[in-house]
Amino acid sequence: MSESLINTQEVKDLITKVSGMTNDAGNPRMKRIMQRLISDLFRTIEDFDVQPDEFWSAVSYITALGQANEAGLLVPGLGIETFLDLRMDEAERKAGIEGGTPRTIEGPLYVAGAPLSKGEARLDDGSEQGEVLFMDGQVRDMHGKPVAGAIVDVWHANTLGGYSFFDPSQPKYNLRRRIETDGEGRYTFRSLLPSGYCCPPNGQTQKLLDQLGRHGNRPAHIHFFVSAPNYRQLTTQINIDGDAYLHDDFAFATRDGLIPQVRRSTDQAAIHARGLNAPFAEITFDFVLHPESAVAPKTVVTRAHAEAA
Ligand code: MBD
Ligand code: FE
Repeated sequence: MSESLINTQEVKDLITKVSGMTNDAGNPRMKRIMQRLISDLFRTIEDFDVQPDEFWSAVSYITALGQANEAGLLVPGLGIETFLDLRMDEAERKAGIEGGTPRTIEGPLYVAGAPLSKGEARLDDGSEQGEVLFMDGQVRDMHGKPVAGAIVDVWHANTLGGYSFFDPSQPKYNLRRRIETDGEGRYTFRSLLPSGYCCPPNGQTQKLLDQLGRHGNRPAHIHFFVSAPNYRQLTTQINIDGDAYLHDDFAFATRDGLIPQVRRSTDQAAIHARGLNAPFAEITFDFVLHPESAVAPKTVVTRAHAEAA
C-alpha cells in the first residue's frame, strides 16, 4: 500500500466530525477520548488490512458478549482490570502511600447487600458437602492498631467454582457475608474451601481466549472488600495455596502477599472440638489499611453491582 489512508485530510476530517470536535455541545473529555479511540481503531484496521468479514464478526462478537452479560468477564481476562490496579498502585506510590495489604481486582461476581453480622459468620448453610474452612484475622492500620467496626465483605465460589446469584442453583447470598470486626479488629468465619472458577466453556469470553490459545481458569480464591470510616477501602482476594492455576490465573489477580498458608487439621480431638467428622482447613489473614487520603484517587469504585432479589 502506498500512502496511509488515515493520514489523508478526508479521513482526518471524518474523525474530527465523528468525535464531535466541530460542535460546542457534548462532553469535551469524551470527545477527546473518542477521537483517540476511533483513530486507533482506524489505524488498526488499516495496518492489519482488516477485511469487512472480520470487522463484522467483531461487531457480532461485542453484541453477543453484552447479551451474555460477559463484558465484565472479558475485562479481567484481557488484563484490563489488573492494569487499573497497577495504575491505582502507582497513583498511591506518588501520594506516598505504600505497604499495607496489596489490592487485587474485584471481578464481575460481587453482589451487594449480603447479610451483616458482628465478629463472626457462617457463609454456607450446610446443604453442600466439602472441606470446611475456618478463616480468621485482624484488621489493622499502618501502625498496627486494630480497626474495630471495620466491615469485611467476603464472597467466594462453592466447591464447583460457582457463585451464588449468578448460579441460581445456590441459596440466596450463599458464601457471601459482611462481618463487622470486634473491639480488637478481629473477624472470623466458617465456610467451605472454594474451587477455582472457569469461564463458561461455550461462552463469549472463552471464545476469544481460544483464539489467543489461552485457558479461562482462575485458581481457588476468596474476595474481600475491607472498609472502615476514615480508611481507604481495600479490594482484594486471597488465593488458596496449592491450586494448579495459582500462578496461571486467566484474570491476572494473583499477587505476592495474598497467598496465606492453609493449615490442615487431621487431629481427631481438634476435629471433634469443632463438631466435625472430617479434617478441615484453617487460614489466618490480617488486613492492613491505609488512612483516607485527600491526595490519592478514591478507592471506592462506582460500578454496577447486582443485588440479590
Ligand atoms: C471470578 O470469580 C473472578 O474473581 C474473576 C476476576 C473473573 C471471573 C470469575
Ligand atoms: Fe472470583
